[in-house]
Amino acid sequence: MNTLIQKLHNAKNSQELESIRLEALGKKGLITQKFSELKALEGEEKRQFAQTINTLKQEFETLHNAKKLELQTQELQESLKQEKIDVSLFTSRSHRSLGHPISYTKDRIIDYFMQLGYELRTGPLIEDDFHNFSALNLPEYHPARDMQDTFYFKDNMLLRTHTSPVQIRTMQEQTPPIKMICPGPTFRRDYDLTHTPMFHQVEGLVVDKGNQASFANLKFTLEDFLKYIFGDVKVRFRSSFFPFTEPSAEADISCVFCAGKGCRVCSDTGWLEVLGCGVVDEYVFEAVGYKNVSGYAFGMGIERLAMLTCGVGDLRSFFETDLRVLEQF
Ligand code: 2NM
Repeated sequence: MNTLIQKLHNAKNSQELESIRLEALGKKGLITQKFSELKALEGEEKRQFAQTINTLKQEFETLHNAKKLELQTQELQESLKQEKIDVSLFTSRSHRSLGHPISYTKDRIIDYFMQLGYELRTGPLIEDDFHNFSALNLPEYHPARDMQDTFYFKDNMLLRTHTSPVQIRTMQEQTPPIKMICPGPTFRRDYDLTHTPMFHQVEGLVVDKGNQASFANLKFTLEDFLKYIFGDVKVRFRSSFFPFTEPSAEADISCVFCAGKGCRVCSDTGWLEVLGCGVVDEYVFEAVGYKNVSGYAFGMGIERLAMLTCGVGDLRSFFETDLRVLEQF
């Protein structure tokens, strides 16, 4: 019996403990056997012996239960330690990235303008002639409307060639002041090293009553925006032409690859063209029924900005869904 008690004390796990319990109280266990010896005894002797083994049994059980609780607690702690999940651990390195460069760049652009209080608007990809062309001062025989440049469906429906129709729709729905940006896919029949049939634009529009919205506001905003996107670059505005703005301009930044010294990317000019902008033409306001307002607008290609900020040389690598390429960002 003393060896059993000793064994109980030394038990290292629940399994060992259970086999000790069977050694004592199982069918052929030590204590069980003592109970069967009772049959051979009688009277006072029987009574005393019964009392002795009952005490023994109780003593064993008390000790056993205490040991059982101790071992179970210990084993629970052990398994909790081993099965612990550290939710702050990083996932495997090969699946970490900033996301697709197009969505990353788009989100950066959106972040900037939303902080300035611009409203985010989206619209249909399949547009009608009015919203995509006529309202933007691109009349019936304008070359941009050519079948060679635009994807047409029947009934003069088409895949939008820019995001400007979203701005036309917003002006039709709201009254000034308006401050909005519209990111999204656009479509043109073009496919070569620098063009894909689907690409992404972000356009912005500010409209205010009277002559509040000026070219000076536009210039300041875009200069600050370009420094936010590209860091420490020089910005210049060149006079340009768009049917929907007058005056119009294009903004260049000093080349991010050669710091303006001249290289292959900037064709030795030291400058990179990054966006178009201008003061919204009165014709556009007429088309949406606005009177006595002023406004400015701008537009940029997300792919182009992404290529310049992420150092991507070939536009097509954006659309090949090759994880080896995407994992590099
Ligand atoms: C550009 C450049 C200049 C533009 C104008 C308008 C609207 F609808 F207000 F007339 N939306 N977007 C605009 C102006 C777009 O992209 C290069």
